[in-house]
Amino acid sequence: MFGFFSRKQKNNEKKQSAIQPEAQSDTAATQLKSQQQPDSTTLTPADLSHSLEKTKRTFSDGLADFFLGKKAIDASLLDELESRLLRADVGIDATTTIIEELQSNISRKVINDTESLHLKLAEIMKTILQPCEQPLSNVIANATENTEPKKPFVILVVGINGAGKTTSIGKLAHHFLQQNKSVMLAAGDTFRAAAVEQLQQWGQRNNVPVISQGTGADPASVIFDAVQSASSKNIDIVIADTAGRLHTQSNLMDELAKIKRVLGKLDANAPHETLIVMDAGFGQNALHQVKQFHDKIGLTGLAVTKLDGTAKGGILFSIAKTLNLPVRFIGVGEGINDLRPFNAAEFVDALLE
Ligand SMILES: Nc1nc2c(ncn2[C@@H]2O[C@H](COP(=O)(O)OP(=O)(O)OP(=O)(O)O)[C@@H](O)[C@H]2O)c(=O)[nH]1
Ligand SMILES: [Mg+2]
Repeated sequence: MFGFFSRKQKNNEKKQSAIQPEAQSDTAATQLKSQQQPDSTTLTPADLSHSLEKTKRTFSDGLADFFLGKKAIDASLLDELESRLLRADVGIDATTTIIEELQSNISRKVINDTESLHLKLAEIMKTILQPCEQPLSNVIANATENTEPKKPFVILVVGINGAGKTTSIGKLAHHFLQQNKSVMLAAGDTFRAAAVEQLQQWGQRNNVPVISQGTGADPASVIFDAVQSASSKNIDIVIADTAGRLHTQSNLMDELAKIKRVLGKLDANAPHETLIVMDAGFGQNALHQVKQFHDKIGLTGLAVTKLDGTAKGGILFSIAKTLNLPVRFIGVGEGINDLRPFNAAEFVDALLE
């Protein structure tokens, strides 16, 4: 329990550097099904546990003796656990639920030793997170089942500057390719030439087409073009990048609303997923931003990134308690494989192992 794995050297980075030199044009898209089979490794539970090490440390420092059975199960122990949970950004609501449930189980003698406490803690934490586990793959399967003519499933990716949008799109493309889906990317961040180049690199790395126009082009027009092109080429999934923005920048928020409106002309259900990418390290501040985005443009899912670089991984519990939104994916590194569909049980087990 609460033990740490010695650092394992992942081989992801080596694979990442194998960027293919030739640019991919959208004319090659018709051959995508056969081309899109990039090599990859699957992250194991141990890899996840290792990625969450900073958050795990926040939980475990000072509690190790207890979990080794050297401490009594008493109020001071629960106080200690409570402060650890708060420090890891689990948030007041979820922390209160956890501590109250533990207390009640201790009084009823359901918890009478460290093992039963550990099991109950895991159970309570999983119950809190469970409602957030609504995999995007299920949504895609439902949306694309028996629809004629076939239309691409469109994912609009939004969020504040630097949250990890473009990187997550690169990882998402890889994720969907592994599920034998064909993918097209849309360079809707037209603010900076570098943003388009960054997405193009991910396109090359995944060997998928990237639709772009010049810097300063209308993002709605770029994304519209991409969806049209994807429709004509029978592509399964379009993932659209957008420039980072704050919810307070009303002109930029209007721009997102416009993108959604324009896409609706091609397919009343598009975008099928409006995915906000949120940096876990921003903690409670990020929650506020997500709420504002949701109020202004309507979100359908979250990708929580940079869980590998923060001690605030408990933010997932705050999300579960305060936002009524599915957590589709978690980002646990910069490599192409470092994005995982969110699984509540796996996440809690990785934190508590
Ligand atoms: N450690 C870690 N780094 C990440 C993760 N996701 C993204 N990053 C890094 O975060 C930085 C910003 O990522 P971008 O994908 O450029 O973020 P963005 O939201 O597209 O940024 P803007 O387009 O400028 O708004 C990059 O250095 C990424 O490699 C993650 O899960 N873990
Ligand atoms: Mg970006």
